[in-house]
Amino acid sequence: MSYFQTPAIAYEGPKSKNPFSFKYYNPKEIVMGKTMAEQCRFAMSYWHTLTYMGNDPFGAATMYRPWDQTADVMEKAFHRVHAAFELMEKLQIPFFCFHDADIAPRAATLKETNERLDLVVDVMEEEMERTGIRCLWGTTNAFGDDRFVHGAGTSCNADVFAYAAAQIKKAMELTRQLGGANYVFWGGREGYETLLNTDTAFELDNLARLLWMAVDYAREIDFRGQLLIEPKPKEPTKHQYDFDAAAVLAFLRKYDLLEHFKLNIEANHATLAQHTFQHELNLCRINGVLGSVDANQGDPMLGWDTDQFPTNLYDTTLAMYEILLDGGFTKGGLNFDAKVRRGSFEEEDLFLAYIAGMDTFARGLKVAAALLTDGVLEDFKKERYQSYNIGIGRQIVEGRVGLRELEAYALEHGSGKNRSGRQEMLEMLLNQYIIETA
Ligand code: XUL
Ligand code: CO
Repeated sequence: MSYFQTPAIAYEGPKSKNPFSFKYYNPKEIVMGKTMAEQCRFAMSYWHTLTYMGNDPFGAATMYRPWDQTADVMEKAFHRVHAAFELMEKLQIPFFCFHDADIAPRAATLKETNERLDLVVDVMEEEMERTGIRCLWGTTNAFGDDRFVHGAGTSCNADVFAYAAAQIKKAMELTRQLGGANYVFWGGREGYETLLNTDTAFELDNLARLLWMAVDYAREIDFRGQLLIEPKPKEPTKHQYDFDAAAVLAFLRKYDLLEHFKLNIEANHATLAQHTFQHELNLCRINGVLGSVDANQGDPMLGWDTDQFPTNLYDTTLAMYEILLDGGFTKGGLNFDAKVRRGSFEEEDLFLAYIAGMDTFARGLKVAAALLTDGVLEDFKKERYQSYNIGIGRQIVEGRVGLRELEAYALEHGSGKNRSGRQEMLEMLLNQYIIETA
């Protein structure tokens, strides 16, 4: 059975006028020593692609998917698996990401829910075997159900903490069974609505306790993937503890978890925290925790998580720039945590959206590689800090002077001469590379 009329998508090059083709994503093309497919490691998000129906707070579903046309919830789950793999095959997407709740409907009890998950995961394994498509990461949804009203690991209710732990255990087992390269923790309800009723110190200690349990269990079941935390500043809670990369790093350091976790950086979460996507990736890179990426974009006019498919070349270029500077992905990848707009309700729109996202990142990769190869920004930066290679600068870096020596130096030399930061020139060069890179 086929769920999509759209045929398989191929690379046709930048001159093609066929919207159902890749203009820039040429999976076999070598960029900086690896194929584009290896550099990008694109992944489909199961939730936005298979289960999102276009509902918003003001209106009902607009997307009536062919795989949803059955009342039997398990039958629907199996249809979704087959539809997912057909879509990924046709779009040449080599990975997928999933929450437990995306793949199998919750049942009345945890036991039954877990049995349902096992049934669906078996079918996913068969499809993975058939297609060679792999799992980038799995996670649990410990935020959607009403039991998580006050949080999961940070809930004031110890029974809910236990329930969340049980969900994590199962989701880690499933991710391991599917050979997932990563396991993600996004603390959907780990935050607060008001400090009037919240013991933040206790909640954060508990969150750390839960993550330590996960580290121990990963070791116990020999899960070799990366454990990732995905920062987000707000929504659904007013304040999420994992606000941004800096907050997560501070948390990991405080609880001695730094060697066990890396970060999954999402573009729209970065901008909600008033940072650029590049800023968050940069902070991860310089701290050695750049794990994986949720590739999407927000709307600069809107203050919520719109999860749009990424089409902004500046953002994808500068994101790939940081990723390449970090040496490229090892276990991470680019997961399209993105959904089509409510008005883009036809099946074809899913294809067009993924093509747009993949092409925008492929182009960003090429431009970033050209910028790096030509040393455009790195040479400029090197030159900018060259006063630290000689004389007093060198002595500062080597730790050979203190305040007393520097005072003596300043009394004698003053503060020297500053040079322009050349921001506009660099922005112009970036434009030129985006337009001209072959
Ligand atoms: C929510 C979000 C999640 C995580 C996984 O904003 O990004 O989908 O990526 O739970
Ligand atoms: Co995400």
